[in-house]
Amino acid sequence: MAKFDQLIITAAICGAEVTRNETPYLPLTPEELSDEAKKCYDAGACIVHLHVRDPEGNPTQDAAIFKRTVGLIRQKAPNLIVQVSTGGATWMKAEERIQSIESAPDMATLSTGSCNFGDDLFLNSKGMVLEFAKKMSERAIMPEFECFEIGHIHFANWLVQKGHVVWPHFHYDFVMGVPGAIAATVPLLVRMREEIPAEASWTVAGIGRMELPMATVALAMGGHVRVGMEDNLYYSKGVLAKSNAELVARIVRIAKELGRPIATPDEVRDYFHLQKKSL
Ligand code: KMH
Ligand code: ZN
Repeated sequence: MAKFDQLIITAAICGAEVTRNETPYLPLTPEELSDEAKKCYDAGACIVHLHVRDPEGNPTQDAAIFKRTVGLIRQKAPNLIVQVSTGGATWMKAEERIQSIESAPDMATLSTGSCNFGDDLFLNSKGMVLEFAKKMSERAIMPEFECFEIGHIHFANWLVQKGHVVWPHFHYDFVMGVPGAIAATVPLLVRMREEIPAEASWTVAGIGRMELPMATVALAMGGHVRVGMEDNLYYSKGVLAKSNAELVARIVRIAKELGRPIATPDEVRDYFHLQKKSL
């Protein structure tokens, strides 16, 4: 297969943990989330990683809210690749978490193992992961493997080897720096990259102040990058990002300096074998 040099930028615009008390710039409603997704698309992102909130601003995996948000994103940024979270929040049960895939997304996250997550436990038992994989496969939704620990990569590889997930291409997200899970360091990133199949692609989501350093290292290593308020609220020390698009735009600038072209959603659709979907 031809080498894919272009940089894939994922914007993780809201997450489940961040609150408006921490930043007034957090998009929460379907209108705000879809406006923010469009801004990130205009800035150079080609995937939006999506969580949604209920009318009180609390995280929810409610299918209707996902459908409304995905529908608005499709109207405002029709080309943007929509990746819904099936991770939700740590306290949610499997049945609640998996509802998001009813919104006809292009992709969905598949967390491939359990770990501590701050003060909480992020539970992804073997049975849950298999069930989520089956439901995604029935709906032709491409999984993105969410790996918070190195062993999560091995379980993702096992899923592929045993045919529990079948897709022509696999994309891994190394989430690094969640308190209680793998740390965000360069040697560990290099190690994680060594564990995925040669033909697969990978992105890194560095948490907190490690977002930018890990993204910059990934750029130089030929990997891909996830940025956004789910992972990091700050543009620089003590300065809140005023929008997710600011964080995307900075990655685009650095990539250009390093000679990495930015991938378009159409290029990524070809690379990932995604069909165009509508709600
Ligand atoms: N909110 C975390 C507990 C995902 O989106 O798939 C899980 C998470 C992963 O954000
Ligand atoms: Zn997420």
